[in-house]
Amino acid sequence: MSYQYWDPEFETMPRGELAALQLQKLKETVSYALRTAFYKERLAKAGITGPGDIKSLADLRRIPYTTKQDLREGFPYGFLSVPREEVVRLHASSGTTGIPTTIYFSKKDIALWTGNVARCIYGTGCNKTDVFQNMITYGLFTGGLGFHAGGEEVGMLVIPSGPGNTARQFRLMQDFGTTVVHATPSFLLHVEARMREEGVKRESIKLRKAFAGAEPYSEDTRKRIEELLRIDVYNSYGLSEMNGPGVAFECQAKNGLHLWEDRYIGEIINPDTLEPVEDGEAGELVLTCLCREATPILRYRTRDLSGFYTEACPCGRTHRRLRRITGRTDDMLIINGVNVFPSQIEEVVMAMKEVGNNYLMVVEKEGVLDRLTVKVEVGKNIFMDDTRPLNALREKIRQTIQASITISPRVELHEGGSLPVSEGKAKRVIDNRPRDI
Ligand code: DLL
Repeated sequence: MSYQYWDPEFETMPRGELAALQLQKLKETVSYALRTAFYKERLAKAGITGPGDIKSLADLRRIPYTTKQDLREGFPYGFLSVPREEVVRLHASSGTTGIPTTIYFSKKDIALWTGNVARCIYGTGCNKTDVFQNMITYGLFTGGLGFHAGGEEVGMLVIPSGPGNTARQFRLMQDFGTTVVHATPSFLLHVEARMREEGVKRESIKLRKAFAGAEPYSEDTRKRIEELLRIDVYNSYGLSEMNGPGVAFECQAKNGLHLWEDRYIGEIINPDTLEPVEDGEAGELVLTCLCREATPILRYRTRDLSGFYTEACPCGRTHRRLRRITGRTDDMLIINGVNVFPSQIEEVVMAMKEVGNNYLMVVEKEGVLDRLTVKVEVGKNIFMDDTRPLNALREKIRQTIQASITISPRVELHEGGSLPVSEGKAKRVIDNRPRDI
């Protein structure tokens, strides 16, 4: 396979040069950060009062971590490090508590971010002959505008469809010959199911690739989307605090996500001890943004669980690859004392051919115990026959989940298309247990 690079000089830069570049950019970022009261105080405690105090990349570890809570406490302008007049855009993510974290961009920041996304898109083999339908939310969420700008930068024809209204999505695909789409993996599964229901013929659309991200999904989910839609699916990772999409992306080798190390520094830490893990081990990803002047963020605890592959990628890029993100440290459910990640359930159900494209987990209190119910969609016709195959399937799903997480769930089978679908990130867990106050 021949691989194409958007920024060949940077994407294939020898690791020694990459480290020198990181050090130079880290110093720059520290000098921006020192303009904010927050970092001035934090860094002074660590003995860093100017960029000259960063002498090598090892000095990164002297810098304290930044958390989402810190960003919230700085709302709205606490992390702004350039005059307000230099800011041309903001993006915000609300999260669960309602207090948003806000990221500001200067013109230079937008240009660098756009370049990052263009690099990701081009690296999957796209070019200006492609028609790109961006089926993700526009607005304060970074997915819409981030991919929109990246697609235009590559020279593709970008259709800003946003999510929702599948009938209209199919019309756009047919009318304009869409070759590439971008969506959350859960929305792609929904699109595929609607395609079958609405009788849209695969031959009537020219789709060949999809970028899927913004939420965790398993390798089986990727395979399922690829097989059902007959396309290539590329995993796309990013977060608002690090600009949004364009932080790490799969190349055509489709085996891990290259973290753009000329633009970000990635570390993997043990979330309990906060110490770095051994090379290649799993843990929490910590990121430092090297490509933004208006909101510098140093050593951000993403809460995302991943790890670096240690071997080189056949594509020739020198930037290390992250493993598929399996979930977040704060995603973990404790059910009757057992730690369960939603991704473990997804791995089991999406690997089963009999299961449809959607599922949901509900956790409740039953007396003193927790009770997990897993609701999965199955085909429509299965409900017409006698109940024996249904019972057998339910039991098979229950046993397979139990073998994976040790807990025996209640399993409910639902008709295809009947479980709730979100246009943005999928809500896979409903936890109805009363909270201890
Ligand atoms: O989701 C940015 C984005 C937009 C990424 C479009 C990819 C595509 P936030 O709303 O701030 O930003 O959410 C970031 O989503 O910390 C992860 O927990 C999760 N996430 C994002 N991409 C992936 C992925 C955008 N590929 C949070 N796999 C992150 C697993 C992902 N989780």
